[in-house]
Amino acid sequence: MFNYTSALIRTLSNNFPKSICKHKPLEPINLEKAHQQHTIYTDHIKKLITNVYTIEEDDNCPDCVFIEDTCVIFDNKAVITNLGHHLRKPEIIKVQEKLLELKLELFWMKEPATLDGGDVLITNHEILVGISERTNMDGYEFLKDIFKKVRPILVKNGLHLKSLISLLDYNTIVVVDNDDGQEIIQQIQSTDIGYDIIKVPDVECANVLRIKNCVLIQKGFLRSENILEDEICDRGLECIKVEMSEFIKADGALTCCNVLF
Ligand code: CIR
Repeated sequence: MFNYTSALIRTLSNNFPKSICKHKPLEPINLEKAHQQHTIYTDHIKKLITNVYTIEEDDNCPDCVFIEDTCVIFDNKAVITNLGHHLRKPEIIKVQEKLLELKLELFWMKEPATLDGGDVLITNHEILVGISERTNMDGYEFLKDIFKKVRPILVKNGLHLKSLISLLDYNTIVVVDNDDGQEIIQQIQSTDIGYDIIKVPDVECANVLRIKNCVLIQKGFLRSENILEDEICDRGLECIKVEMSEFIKADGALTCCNVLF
């Protein structure tokens, strides 16, 4: 399931420093540094994925680099989301143009359903959908009608489900080691699937990006890096550390700057 052949990425808006932030960062977003970090990140993606489609930025959409939220692609079907934050809704315009070109089967989510792709975790067994401040039950039902094996998970704190958890291996979920993470894991483990769980102390590191036999993790959080590095090496995978400090300031994580399929 990690052998993706294609990826969508989106270049940075010149207005990225005006992106939506849950909490105002101590230091403002540095656009130049964000460009450098994004270039390194996308270079890794380009090395790992054969077809990388780059969608041009839109300066009216400061958050457009977080393309993960605009669509969910699985099984040759693409759902174009109705993003949960009103300022982000126009981001789908250029994304849908690209998806039309790619000839995937498209589905458009409409009001009252809302959903951000950051709330969607596709595992080997099922699709978990965070019910969060951005994704509602109608958004979940919409995905369920299309993809079938879909399960809702309530996200009380945190922007998205994948702000708190991510998938490292077919059956292994990385989670932040705090009450919010614990609450999510209790819900996830309430069926007989039985995922393996890796806990990390830093919420920034709960979101890892697995592509083929590589796992990208956040650089700059030593305790979590050590835990993840050991787990990744034990599985015979390659660990790639990337610094995304400017994206963290805007509540972004590693999975959020691409869509893999
Ligand atoms: C937002 O608040 O929507 C953006 N500043 C961050 C979105 C991050 N998306 C993601 O992790 N999937």
